[in-house]
Amino acid sequence: MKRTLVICKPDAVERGLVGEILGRLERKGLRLVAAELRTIDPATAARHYAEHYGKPFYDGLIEFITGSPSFLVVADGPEDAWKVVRTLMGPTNPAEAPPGTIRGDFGLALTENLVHGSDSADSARREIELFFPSLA
Ligand code: 3AN
Repeated sequence: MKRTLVICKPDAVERGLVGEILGRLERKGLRLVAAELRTIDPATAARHYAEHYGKPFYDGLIEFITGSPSFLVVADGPEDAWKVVRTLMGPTNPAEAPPGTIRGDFGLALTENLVHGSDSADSARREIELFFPSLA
């Protein structure tokens, strides 16, 4: 799977970090094939985060991701492009993310961790279809 979905979440948009994040993807060598500033609707957010349904942070997560615009991107690269993006992002908890990663350089809060990237080839396929059906 050469493509992957990246979401610059509402905190990244509000803080003016979209250019910085996209710049890192581009400088790494990934190519942008689709992008849109969009407020994610609750039904789409629920499908995207279905694996977290029922967890204590689920309601807050949906409220956060649907609360203001995100910047959605499909990036194209080598086989398993999703892995390249996950490495650039750093681990889920920004407080534990190493310097040099997006979350390590710009984040502090687990709930507002700036960026989402597909976590497998299957997720990449599913998420691109969910957010950019015309590409699937
Ligand atoms: P990632 O975004 O690194 O793929 P996931 O899929 O485990 O991480 O979590 C999705 C999102 O849910 C995270 N980006 C974060 O915003 C939120 N989240 C995950 N775990 C927690 C937690 N324990 N407490 C609060 N929010 C969480």
